[in-house]
Amino acid sequence: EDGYDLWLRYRPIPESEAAPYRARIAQLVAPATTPSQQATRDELVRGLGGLLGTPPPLADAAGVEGALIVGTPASSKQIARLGLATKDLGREGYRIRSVEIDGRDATVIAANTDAGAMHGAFHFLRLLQTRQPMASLDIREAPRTQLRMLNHWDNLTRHVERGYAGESIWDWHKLPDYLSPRYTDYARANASIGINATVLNNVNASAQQLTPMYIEKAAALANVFRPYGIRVFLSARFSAPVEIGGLKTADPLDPQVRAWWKAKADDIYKAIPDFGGFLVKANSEGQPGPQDYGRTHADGANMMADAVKPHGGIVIWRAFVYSHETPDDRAKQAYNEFVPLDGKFRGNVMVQVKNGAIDFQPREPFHPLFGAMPKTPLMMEFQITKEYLGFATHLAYLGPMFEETLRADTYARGKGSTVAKVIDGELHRGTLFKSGLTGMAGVANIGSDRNWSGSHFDQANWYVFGRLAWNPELSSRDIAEEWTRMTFSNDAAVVQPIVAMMMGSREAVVDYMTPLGLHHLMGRSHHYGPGPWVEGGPRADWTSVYYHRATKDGIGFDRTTRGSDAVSQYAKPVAAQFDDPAKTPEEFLLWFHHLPWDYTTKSGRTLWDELVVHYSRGVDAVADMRRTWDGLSGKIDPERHAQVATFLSIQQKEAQWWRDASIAYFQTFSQRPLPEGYAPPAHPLDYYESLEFPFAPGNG
Ligand code: BDP
Repeated sequence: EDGYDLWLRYRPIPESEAAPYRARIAQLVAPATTPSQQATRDELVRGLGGLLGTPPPLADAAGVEGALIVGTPASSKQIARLGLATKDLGREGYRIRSVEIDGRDATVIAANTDAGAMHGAFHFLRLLQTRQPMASLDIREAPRTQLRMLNHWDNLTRHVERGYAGESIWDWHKLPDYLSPRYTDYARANASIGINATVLNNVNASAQQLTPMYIEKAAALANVFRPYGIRVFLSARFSAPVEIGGLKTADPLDPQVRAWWKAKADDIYKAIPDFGGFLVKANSEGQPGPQDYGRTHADGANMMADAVKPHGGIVIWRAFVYSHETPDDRAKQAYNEFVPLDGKFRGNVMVQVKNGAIDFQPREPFHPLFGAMPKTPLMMEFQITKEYLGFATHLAYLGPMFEETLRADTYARGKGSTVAKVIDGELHRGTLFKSGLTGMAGVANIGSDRNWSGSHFDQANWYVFGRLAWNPELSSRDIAEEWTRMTFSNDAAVVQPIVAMMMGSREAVVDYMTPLGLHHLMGRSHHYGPGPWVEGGPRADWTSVYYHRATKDGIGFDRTTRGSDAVSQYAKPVAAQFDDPAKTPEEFLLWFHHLPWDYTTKSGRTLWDELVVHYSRGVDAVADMRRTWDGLSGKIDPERHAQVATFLSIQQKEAQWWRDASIAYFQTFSQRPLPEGYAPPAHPLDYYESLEFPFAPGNG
């Protein structure tokens, strides 16, 4: 096994457990009059065939004991008669139910649309894959967000920015003629977890993507994805009218520019009738944008929104911005720029906000924009690829990280105003925020590697993203278990240790990289390995010293009312908590506070000692993961077991490197000994500082 099959392996259910499933799936009724229905039927045949040994016989209508019927009231009279496809299931929901038809037991997967039926079919297969009972099913599911989207940071050169899984899966050179089977498998995998949208290209976009040649290539991909209910979006470069349109300006208020985008949208919709719209990174990290012409983000977004509006398209405008001048505190910038624009965006604009205010760190407090723009649909942006969490070789299951942000309480409308409720629209539905658009985006970790994500466990991050986008209130532990059962084994002796390992893995990374609220200490620009000493260069906020502010007196970024006052961007109860070191959750301590080295932490230890303890604990946790994994040898197929084992050994080496380099560096400020029993770094500081990695992957 090389991991290509992802969580859709469909390996046979052991004979001893198969009988009840065979009895309930004695016949398959799955009409196939549309490409989407055909894809659903194919998946059921493939999946049930794999799981049960042979696929059930196909029939036009349920006629035996134990039939499985999938479809919509339009595709099946029997489903229409049962009346299960109710309005509340919406466009993508489904019902799975044990029923009686003509006095015989049957199972029905009913939906209003083909897409809903497909989601239901994948759910049904998951029940078998995870060995759930089949006898009296009554499942009702509808997605809590409308857009569940991957953002590929893929360039037309096939280089993937922050990609650690090989090249881009989009083989632009061979498109539109050659359609790799991988594109279909990509669509299957996404559909299986409810992902229904994909942005094909990098937010640092090339204008070429919008030329006729590349629109045609994108259209070919859209054709592959359509039966799976997945719509294509493109990242648009704001200056495209100048670069490929021959105009002198890209000023969003210029009539020629507006006409250019309208014509461009018309062309795209001719090729891709269900095109989703544009994702835009503007006036950030050197990207062009409306501010180049003295206009606002709203001016820019609205101009493009007007262009796609007649076709039902939307514009997703990113709030990850920073200005030319280094601000006193970069964490404050997006809020400062976007809150005044609340209510100024067109109804078909969404603002996409990263989970935290800096940049996809191993841990960040939730972004203060959540809850602060009640008139604007905010789309969550998580990073699935592990730019700041050790790339593909470090095992870090991101479920707990996503969950932590989604469950954080913004207090925007009193207690219980979680980020999840901002994202799914519940918090402001029917009041201020009118368009009803909701969504969640994840920066993809997918590439040309056989195992798709660069490592077997990184597949879990793709998986958990999709599941949480469907329902932001699911538990990351339950999802880890589901994934483990489908990906590795249903044996409790495998499931339990793997889930435990996954659940602790992200915290281990936080501990050995950036404990107690430290952040942005990775190697310059490639972000590989520790670089707490990074200083100088073009922008202060691209250095580590800007963020940790270590001196002989202490460490941490003072974002309190006495410091940069970033805390005041949060609702009052949250701000009050973060303003006081004694009330700040310790995991965010140095995010919000600059504290003396001998500050007493909750454990009773000094801050310095506590840091060392966390760094060391992180390394120990990786050693534990290795032991756990070694103990699973023989219970997991050898190819995957061996690769994970090797990656864990890399992780342990690098966790040690992180710990030692960080301690060696910070000790020059703390000037304190290590607590008793903690080993000193293996090398002097200058050794760590001298390491160079010019060709670290994913850079640029
Ligand atoms: C940062 C990445 C950079 C991205 C940027 C973004 O380092 O490569 O272009 O985010 O989100 O995390 O636009």
